[in-house]
Amino acid sequence: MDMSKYPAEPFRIKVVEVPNMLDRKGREDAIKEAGYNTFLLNSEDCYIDLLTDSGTTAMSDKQWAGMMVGDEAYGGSRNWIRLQKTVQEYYGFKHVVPTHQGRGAENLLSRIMIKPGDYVPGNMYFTTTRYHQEANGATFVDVIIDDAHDSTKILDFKGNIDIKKLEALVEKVGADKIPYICLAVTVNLAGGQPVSMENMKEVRKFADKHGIKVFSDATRCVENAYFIKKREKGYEDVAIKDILKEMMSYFDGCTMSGKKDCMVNIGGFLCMNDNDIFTKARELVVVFEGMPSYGGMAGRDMEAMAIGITESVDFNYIQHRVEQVAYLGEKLKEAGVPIVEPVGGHAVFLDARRFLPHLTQDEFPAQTLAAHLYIEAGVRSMERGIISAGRDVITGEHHYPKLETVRLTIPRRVYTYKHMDVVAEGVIALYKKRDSIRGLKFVYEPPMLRFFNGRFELI
Ligand code: PLI
Repeated sequence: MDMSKYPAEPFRIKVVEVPNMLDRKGREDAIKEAGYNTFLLNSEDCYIDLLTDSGTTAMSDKQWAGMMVGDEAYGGSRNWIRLQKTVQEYYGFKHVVPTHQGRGAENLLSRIMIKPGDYVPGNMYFTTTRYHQEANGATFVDVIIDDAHDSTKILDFKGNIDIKKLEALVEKVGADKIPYICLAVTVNLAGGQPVSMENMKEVRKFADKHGIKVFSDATRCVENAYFIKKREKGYEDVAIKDILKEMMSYFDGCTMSGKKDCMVNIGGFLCMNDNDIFTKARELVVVFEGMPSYGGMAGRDMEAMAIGITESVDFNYIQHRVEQVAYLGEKLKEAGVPIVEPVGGHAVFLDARRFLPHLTQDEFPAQTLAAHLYIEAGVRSMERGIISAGRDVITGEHHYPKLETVRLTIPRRVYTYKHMDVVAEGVIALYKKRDSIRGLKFVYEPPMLRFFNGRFELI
């Protein structure tokens, strides 16, 4: 493996957290106790925690210093003023409404924009995003390119929207039934796949033609900007900050989970240019989140986010972040482990269908694989397959997503390349004994977002 491709850590470590290392028997007991659901494990029982990159970022010394100058006033906190200005500068939108995290922004946007009977097209679903759309009476329509559902197809921009699918939807239901298009950058469940600038421009043009708005799920927008710099012609010499601003210029607004690309442990926001949508968002935010000058965040959280946004567009940071993920993917690929390709920005996704071909999708291969990886190596991962996809709200049947994956999600600035080696060794060891692995069945299935609290036992 050519290590010179992978940049060294662009930071020094000042504080460490010492994890527990349970033995195999301890891990078997822990996962059984957790109902074979990695969400329900105690963090203390996980040596390497790759459950999510959400809220798990290691903050910088400057962010921690910012935490000490929190202005915790109920109204008009100075940290809010700074955050608002920073978001306006880096994202380019006129208005910003703070929320406690991304789903708070999704709730506000869905309530404001959606009427029962509407359709919201998007480049693949995300769990909380689709939940809020459906809870407000809309039908989510997947308009991502077909190749995004194929774990083996190698494309530079596998998160792109298929404009023909948008055209077909407008033809079928009419533009007045489509309040907005939701364009996620990057696409989490497709494997962290980016969207090209060209595609964003095309979607904007299409939307303008039909009088439809476009909101971005900007959760991992900086990772997307890095892929554009690396892969899209004409952007090689453009700064990440400028790529990000150009991306956002094609949208009417965005929802943001600050817990990812804003580099903080909690927080989010909703942006828009439209004054009426802003007025409605300010009316609703006080009901669900808090005052329009904190929206569920403490003053110190907002200060840390403002600083995190400026750090997130630093080239050295984002290059190391994305390439470290690629390193893990490359190691697994070299050993023949089936993964979603190409490797995306925040995670390596194991292809559970090809990893455990002897299990049917009703035996929950990805959930099973995540549980066994924990037992094998003390590595916590996350199911992103049939359990996450949930049931159809009308028929009550499981959604059967083509992608049945286990996500090894890399927190920002937390782990080293050697940690990635340990993860790879664990996955490879498990792959060698994959034939002996049995599936799971539900013993408790929650009615909504079932992956969070569901419990299972071995078949
Ligand atoms: O977890 P929130 O509420 O701050 O954000 C929700 C959310 C919205 N969009 C996307 C693309 C996400 O990935 C997302 C949250 N993702 C989580 C928690 C994850 O583990 O991927």
